[in-house]
Amino acid sequence: MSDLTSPPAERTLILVKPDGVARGLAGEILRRVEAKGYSLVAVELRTASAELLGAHYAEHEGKPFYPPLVEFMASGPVLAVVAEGQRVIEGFRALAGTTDPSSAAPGTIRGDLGRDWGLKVQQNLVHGSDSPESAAREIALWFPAL
Ligand code: IDP
Repeated sequence: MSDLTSPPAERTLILVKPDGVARGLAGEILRRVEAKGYSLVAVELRTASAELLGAHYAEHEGKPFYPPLVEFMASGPVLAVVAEGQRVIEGFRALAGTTDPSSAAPGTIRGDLGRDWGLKVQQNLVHGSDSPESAAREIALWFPAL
């Protein structure tokens, strides 16, 4: 019967970006995470340093949207969250919707709540780790004590 046992729960890093915090959507976003059945392991409101954001977005360094992305992410507080649950990495990406809020599906955070501001960087409300390796790296960056 071993094929019926659940895989171990995963953890992911979620960020409610400065646009989400400024628009008062942090509670609504956390509500959706909890309503899906994921547990909150850590939650912290903080304004990220350029150093932390540079490490977090290292894979995008050199891309045209990288400088405005780091500037935007440092422009105000973000809500950093570690959430836990079965397949939470994939599950939160599904809750968030695709990167561009204008084409994100209705029912998703970005599709329901995201706006297209016509800016150099997509102000798309949330970040979610995209793989177990990214999740481990990002959780260690944002919550080194975990
Ligand atoms: P994701 O957040 O949906 O995983 P990534 O490709 O990892 O998307 O990009 C990180 C962030 O960089 C996006 O959430 C968005 O804010 C911004 N971004 C990505 N691609 C573009 C682009 O082509 N133009 C403007 N901003 C972008």
